Amino acid sequence: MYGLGINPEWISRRVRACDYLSVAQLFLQSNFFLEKPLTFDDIKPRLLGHWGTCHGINLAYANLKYFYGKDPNFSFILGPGHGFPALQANLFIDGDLEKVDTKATPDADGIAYICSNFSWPGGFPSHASPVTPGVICEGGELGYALGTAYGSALGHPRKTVAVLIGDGEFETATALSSMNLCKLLGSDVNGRVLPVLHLNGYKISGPTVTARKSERELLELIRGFGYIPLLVNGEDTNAFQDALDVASHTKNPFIIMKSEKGKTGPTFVDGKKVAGNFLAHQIPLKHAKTDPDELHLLQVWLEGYRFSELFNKKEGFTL
Ligand SMILES: Cc1ncc(C[n+]2csc(CCOP(=O)(O)OP(=O)(O)O)c2C)c(N)n1
Repeated sequence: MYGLGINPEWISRRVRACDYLSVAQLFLQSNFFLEKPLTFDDIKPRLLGHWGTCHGINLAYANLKYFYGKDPNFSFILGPGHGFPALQANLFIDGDLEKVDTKATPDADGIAYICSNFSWPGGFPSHASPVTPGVICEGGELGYALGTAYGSALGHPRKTVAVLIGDGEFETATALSSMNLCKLLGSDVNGRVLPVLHLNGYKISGPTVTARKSERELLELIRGFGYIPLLVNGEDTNAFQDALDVASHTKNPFIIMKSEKGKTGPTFVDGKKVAGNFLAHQIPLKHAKTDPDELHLLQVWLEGYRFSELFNKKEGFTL
């Protein structure tokens, strides 16, 4: 049933590794393996990128990869391209980035390379862009992911196209009108689209309307467009894999993946709630380069992933 035929523990280890690499790309210019306590010199001078959506992207990516394995007819479209540290972490671990950038080897040198060059002049951009393997639309304007997924499935009957849509993106006119496409493309000459709504509750500076609906209201909305909603807690690997299984033989499935915004990151900073709040959206520890308390929180945050259990310099990734 599952593409790679390996233990689900692989999913949580992979998510931990990708979460670590996401945070490291956002903050670190040196000391990438925490071989000594972090100092201000290890922190980039300008912190620019988005953390809040990364853990959810890593959950969705790992679960889809586990289920679909190397199925050549499967493809993935990412709505929240601002969560680029997460996308890049996944492409890096799988060796996909190395195929277009020979310095991005999935080893210690490659980790140093992607982290120090993330969101850096002349290096990697802060958002997914056409220099990223597999990315053809730069995005930036939210709303087009679902419509792009239908376009990608058009005329390709064997294809399955999964698409991650933020709950903020789901408020846009474009995303909501694209919901109607299941009525126009649901025939044997076209492939299947698997929308995955990332219900993390917040957008840039406030809560999302989608997440403020009652569960019943949201499920009815999805059903009203003609889909079968499948609600899962993103942290529950078995439930997620079961939902993917059901989705694979259901007409017009629609997964709703609940995952707290900024989960696995700092919960409170300077007395303010960050994880599970809009304050997780971009850089949660803005003053990590100058404030000893924030630097300490970053050290604790990174240590929490126990990256040395997932990677070592001799063997590389041991997922
Ligand atoms: C059409 C459009 N409006 C506003 C923005 C600015 N913007 C960038 S990220 C973001 C929040 C996105 O929220 P969501 O889709 O829920 O993603 P996540 O919470 O997972 O980051 C917004 C409003 C945009 N990129 N495009």
